[in-house]
Amino acid sequence: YINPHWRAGRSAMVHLMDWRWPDIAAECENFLAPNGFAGVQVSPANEHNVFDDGRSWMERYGPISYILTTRSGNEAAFADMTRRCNAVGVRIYVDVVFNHMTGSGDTGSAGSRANLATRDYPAVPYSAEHFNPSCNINNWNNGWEIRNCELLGLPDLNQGHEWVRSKIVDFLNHLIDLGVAGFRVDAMKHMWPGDLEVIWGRLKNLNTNYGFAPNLRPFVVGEVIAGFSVANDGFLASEYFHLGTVTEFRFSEQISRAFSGGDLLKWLGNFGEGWGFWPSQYALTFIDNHDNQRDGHVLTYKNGRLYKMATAFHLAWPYGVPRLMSSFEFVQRDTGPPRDAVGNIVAPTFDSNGQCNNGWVCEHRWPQIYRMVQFRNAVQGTSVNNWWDNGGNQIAFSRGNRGFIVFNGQFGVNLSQSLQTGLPAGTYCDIAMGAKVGNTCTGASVVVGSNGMASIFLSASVAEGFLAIHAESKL
Ligand code: LM2
Ligand code: CA
Repeated sequence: YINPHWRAGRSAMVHLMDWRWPDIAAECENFLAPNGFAGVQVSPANEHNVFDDGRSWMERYGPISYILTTRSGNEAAFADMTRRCNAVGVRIYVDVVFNHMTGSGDTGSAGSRANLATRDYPAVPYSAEHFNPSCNINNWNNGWEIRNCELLGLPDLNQGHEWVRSKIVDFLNHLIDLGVAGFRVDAMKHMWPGDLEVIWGRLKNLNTNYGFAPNLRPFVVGEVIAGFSVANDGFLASEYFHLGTVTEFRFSEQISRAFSGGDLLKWLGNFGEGWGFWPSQYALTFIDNHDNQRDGHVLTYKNGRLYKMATAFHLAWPYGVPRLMSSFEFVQRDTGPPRDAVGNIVAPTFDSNGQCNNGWVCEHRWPQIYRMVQFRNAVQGTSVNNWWDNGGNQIAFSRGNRGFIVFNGQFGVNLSQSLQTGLPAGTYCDIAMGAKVGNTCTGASVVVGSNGMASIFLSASVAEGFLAIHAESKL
């Protein structure tokens, strides 16, 4: 459950939050595959409650049934997306919500109804006997409460009940039949590992009709918010490692803190396990996700330059399975995705530079970000060498003999240094401020000598705060 089944040569996924299935299909073909992206996490695909007011993104975390009709499209559109994305080697991972059912709206995106008072969800069907007795999670250090009581007051399904298990298995197997490569499991820490083991054991192998080799198990990333203080979580994230990867929230928090000036960048030299994070193969890494980008204490698209620097480090650094966030603009926590007058989500539109311009942010289309995806692809399988720092916020390292990156996080101080790049001699295009186009660099270039050394200049005022070169950006 920890293998994302990426096509050879690819190495990063992006969460296209709340995008419609036809728009994701087009993005796979027009942008993601040509630029080397490996996969997409898509928003929940099953029927959810429809809010009367504002059409917040949150409505998709309140399930009404496992019918595949949502604000993003219906089952036919979903199937068309998985077919088209897989055809160009981009994998689809679905956000699946089965810890709970909706506790507020009673009308679903496929037209089904629920009776919240009696806990009847006839389109599954679930009724009162399928839920845990109602209780609040009062003590977040208590593993029993975390699993058996109600997250945010949402009616808590009992995954120990055979009927509930069979409905979840059918739902996930239906998605596997439709060509997904795996799942993002919502609220994983709120379900017992033993129950999930039984469910996982009944899942099919990935569908070979979509280009998967025989006998492959779905990739899993479990939403497990833990580890800030291991003793106080009431459970151990390691209880879930045999079920897939888990979200490493400390990566998100600590990388944001470092690039915001809360830590010297020189300490990043052993970022990952060296900081007490989960073993690399079980860690799903991100700068921000759709929840914590709204909480104000991690870097997001709103931070522009610092966000690009942190993302460049994320993608250059060999720890975990990387997931990029692709957002829509929001002012309030509950702001919904770009929509028309009747609440239907609208397709992204692009300006002449390929940047989204109608409320979608599309961080994954920012040149510094998608070119760093290409950097990660180019350096796959190499390790970190030639670490250099100035004792403060200027750092550099190479990835084998395939890539080299420098960060200047020292405000107001130029970086001017002769550095070992680890690369073969030649002229390389910097991909932070430009690219290699034909036989020229549209931005800066770096000349690497026969001994691997290069003189690097990164002024304090330089737009992007980093410089990166790799084997594919060589002239
Ligand atoms: C998650 N991961 O484990 C999701 O990443 C997160 O976005 C979900 O919460 C959460 N678990 C449940 O799936 C979001 C949002 C909540 C919202 C829920 C359900 O962050 O604020 O809950 O979706 O829409 C809110 C209220 C809650 C209320 C619910 C329904 O906080 O009290 O439930 O709306 O109106 C009665
Ligand atoms: Ca639960």
